[in-house]
Amino acid sequence: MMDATAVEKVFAALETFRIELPSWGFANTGTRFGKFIQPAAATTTEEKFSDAGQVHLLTGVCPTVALHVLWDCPQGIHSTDEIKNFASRYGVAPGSINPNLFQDQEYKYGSFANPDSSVRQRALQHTKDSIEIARRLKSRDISLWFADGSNYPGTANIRQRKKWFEDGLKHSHEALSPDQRMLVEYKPFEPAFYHTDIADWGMALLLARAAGPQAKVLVDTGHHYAAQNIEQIVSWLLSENMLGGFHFNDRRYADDDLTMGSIDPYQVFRIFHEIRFCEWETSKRADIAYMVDQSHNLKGKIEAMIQTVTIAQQLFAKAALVNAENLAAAQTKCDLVKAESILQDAFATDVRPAIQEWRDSKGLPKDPMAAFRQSGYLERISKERAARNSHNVSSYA
Ligand code: LRH
Ligand code: MN
Repeated sequence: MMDATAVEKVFAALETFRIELPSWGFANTGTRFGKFIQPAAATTTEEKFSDAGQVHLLTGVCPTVALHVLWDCPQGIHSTDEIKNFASRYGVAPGSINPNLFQDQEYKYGSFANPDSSVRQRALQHTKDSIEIARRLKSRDISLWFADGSNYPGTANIRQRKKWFEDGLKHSHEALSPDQRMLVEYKPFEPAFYHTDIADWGMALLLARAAGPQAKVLVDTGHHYAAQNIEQIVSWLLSENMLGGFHFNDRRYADDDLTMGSIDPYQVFRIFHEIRFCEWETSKRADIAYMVDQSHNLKGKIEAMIQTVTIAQQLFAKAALVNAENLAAAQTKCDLVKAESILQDAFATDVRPAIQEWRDSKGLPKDPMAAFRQSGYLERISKERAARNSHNVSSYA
């Protein structure tokens, strides 16, 4: 049973914690081996807002939905009025704006780093259009991920491509409004399998810093080699004041995009701990965008999102139970066992009853998953969307 102080710490943590959902997490996505069509899956931008709105209604902590320009803004900047209507109708605001610089045929040999200057120009223009969409939707963050890279040794001038990225990101930064940020996401491989131009945190940090003061680094938890210490990367980015946000998901092998905390919840706890320990030490709230980036091929997409949000709350609340003073003292005295057990005790604490109390105090359902299953929402949208989803192709080739 948690004592009153601990319950207060959980309540205070939940008051501040917000996490952004990805529109594409509600759509029929798959792997290169095909996709299993779900009749209830969202296809239109409106349906993605409706589903995200449902998760926010049930949890109260995901007020924004990330948009992917090519998938959610079919008319580009002319889609913004319609999107504003969806936002007010379904009670979730547009969040980070993701340009798509990997899908079009022109990007076969890259986007910002394509040897063909007209393709680089095209990629920059799409990024500027995405920044304008963000401005019109009052979205603060432009979230940039690049598939750019190569598949075979000797086929790319890596230094030259780095220069092209510096140019492209600098010109993108110039197009930002003073209140906007651009987040540079790194990824070690896939779809490129020899080199990826922005492959790790160091490359993303150097490019973001060179671009300008409103550029930060985005950490997608799935974009690391298995043995990498992600919370150390997070600590360095915090120390450099270059941590802009996260794409949370989980994985056993590579960029598996599985449900957050489903494989290694202690990993996420260690990340949240480093952030809160830094906030305690600096008595300054870190300006971080917590976001989800997952694709659910087998689980029900809305249920997987509710699982994600509730596990995120649990792990964030557990990290809030770490007594930073005692930990700092144990670290200084090199009392290894004491220091480690302070984290393990917090992680082992069952915070679910306190979280249910907090939800109750907010007029939110104590158990969002049960509330969702009793809501009839899934049955309703399955009927409405089944016909259209039945035409959805499932094969890769
Ligand atoms: C790339 C990535 C990126 C998104 C995409 C959907 O792997 O993590 O953040 O644009 O997934
Ligand atoms: Mn991502």
